[in-house]
Amino acid sequence: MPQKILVIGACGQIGTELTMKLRELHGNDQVIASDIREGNEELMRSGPFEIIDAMDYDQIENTCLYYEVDEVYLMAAMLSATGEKFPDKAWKLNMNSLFHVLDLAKDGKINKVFWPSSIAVFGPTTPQVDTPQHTIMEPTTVYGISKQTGERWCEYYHSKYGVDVRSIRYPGLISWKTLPGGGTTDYAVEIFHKALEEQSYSCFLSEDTALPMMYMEDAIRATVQIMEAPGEQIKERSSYNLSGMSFTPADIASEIQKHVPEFQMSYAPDSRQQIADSWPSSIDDSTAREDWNWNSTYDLKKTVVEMLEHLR
Ligand code: AKB
Repeated sequence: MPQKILVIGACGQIGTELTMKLRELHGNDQVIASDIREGNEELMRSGPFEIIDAMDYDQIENTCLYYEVDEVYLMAAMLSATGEKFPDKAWKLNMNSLFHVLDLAKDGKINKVFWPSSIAVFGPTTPQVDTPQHTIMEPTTVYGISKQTGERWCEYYHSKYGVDVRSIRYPGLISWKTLPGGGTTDYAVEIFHKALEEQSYSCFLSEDTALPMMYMEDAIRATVQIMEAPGEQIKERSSYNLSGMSFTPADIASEIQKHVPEFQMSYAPDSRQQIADSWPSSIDDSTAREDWNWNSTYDLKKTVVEMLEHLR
């Protein structure tokens, strides 16, 4: 029997491309997209779609039972910058949704869970360069605290109840199909739209703020790869460090200027600067490379070429 997959938060930045990739791999009818509101037309048209509030256990359970779902990808979350504006809501959304899905797996109603973590689990006391898999984690944002707590619960549900949950600490993700929303790394997507539409961009981070980033194609490949890997290869049941590239706003601006020479960058750091300053500048992902053969393929140069090509 081919497996049935439910993606919660399918209309978001990762969810849109992940759902389309899963439909390509498993068949359109096998992958149920869901979100709190409708999204991308291609996504809505190409297979089943359900309105689901990720905080509503009954809605998730009913959908899983109705479609006989095997795997759930829980992509709904409130990100770092918005989370600081609505700490209460961020905590509730990010934690309740995770418990709903982990409990469904614990009760044998689904077999496998993917849950995204983030570089936001790290904080100012974490070694900033080549941050190791296991290190000090003292996050200072609500989003980061929810992701770190979520990681502990994933490991707990795996060791106590045998739940097959798998997770990646995504860096900032760069994509052209769907815009990110409410994150600290969002500038690295906005910059392309502004460069092409207005030939200028005022960046909300300072020019020398290096952050770990990844092109969406690599992120989707990693997600599919970790979910397809044999269970015994997944030794980290909290979450895996994942690295693509690291750059500063000045680095990406000068790479874009090679293709859009009239592009002007200026800097007006806001409250997101403090969040960025608390995060690593680069990540050591050797554990993911060793355990399930992860390898990134996009550097900054290649990412800029692809982004401009698709958005032009
Ligand atoms: C954010 O900036 O909040 C996210 C993330 C790094 O998890 N993109």
